[in-house]
Amino acid sequence: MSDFFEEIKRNIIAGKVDQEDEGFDGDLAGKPGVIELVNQAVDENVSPTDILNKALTPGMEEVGRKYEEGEYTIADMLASAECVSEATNILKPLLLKEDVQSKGKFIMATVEGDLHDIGKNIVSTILQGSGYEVEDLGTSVKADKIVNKLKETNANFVGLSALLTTTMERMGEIIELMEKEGVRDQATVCIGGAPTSEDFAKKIGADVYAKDAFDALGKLEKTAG
Ligand code: B12
Repeated sequence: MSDFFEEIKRNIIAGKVDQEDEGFDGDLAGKPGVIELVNQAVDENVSPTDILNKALTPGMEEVGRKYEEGEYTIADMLASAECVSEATNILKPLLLKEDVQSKGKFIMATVEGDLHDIGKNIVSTILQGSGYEVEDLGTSVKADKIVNKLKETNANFVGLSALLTTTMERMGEIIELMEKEGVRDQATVCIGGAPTSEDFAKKIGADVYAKDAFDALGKLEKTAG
């Protein structure tokens, strides 16, 4: 079973979406890519959360390291990102349980100026699978759009994602706008993304910082009661 995790991870790092795709690793030519491997793993009853945690996330982390070290370009990162998106699309229906009682409405967004959405999409899927009604506003979402959506839907939670040290500053501005518009107390604000932290959450007045989706589930559960 662990072979699946290693193989999927290797194909993500190689940016090889499917069998036809060449990817950057010659040894993988003609072999199954991420889509085939994930489907095969699912058919063999490998847990979707294990695929997320043991293959997709570590695969993307390795891609990040290669980019930092100058080995990978942005185009390479995009190829790997596409692999993870395709894999997440396959896993999504399996992570969504039916007939779960709603835990509340959750607005999710990557903040303005930031286009990173892999982590946000994973968090949205896991939250949805655990009973939250998630409305994902996408990437590079302006503060006023988030606050207007909050007013319109009476949502109970706002989830904000940022992967850049520059864009994380938008999170505090969103909270300020919520205060100005009189809706700050309506929703629990949960932030995440690699450059954010517990300290940063305190500094900007967010309610919850979570390092990943499972951390968020635990912490939100405590907030609720
Ligand atoms: C893939 C990627 C891209 C892709 C994004 C594709 C996409 N659709 O998302 C592309 C190629 C577009 C890209 C572009 C850029 N990127 Co980029 N990118 C990455 C990379 C390699 C991986 C990010 C990722 O998907 N990780 C995997 C997921 C699963 O992890 P995650 O996002 O961290 O999410 C998890 C947690 O953080 C958390 N989480 C995330 N959001 C939320 C929200 C909530 C509410 C909660 C509770 C939790 C949570 O849970 C998630 C699941 O576990 C990182 C490197 C890295 N190590 O992170 C660089 C990285 C983030 N990028 C970086 C940079 C600099 C850029 C560019 C500026 C490059 C450029 N010169 O153009 C542009 C910016 C574009 C923009 N305006 O946003 C830097 C940021 C540096 C910094 N500190 O600011 C990094 C760290 C790389 C580096 N070391 O230099 N990038």
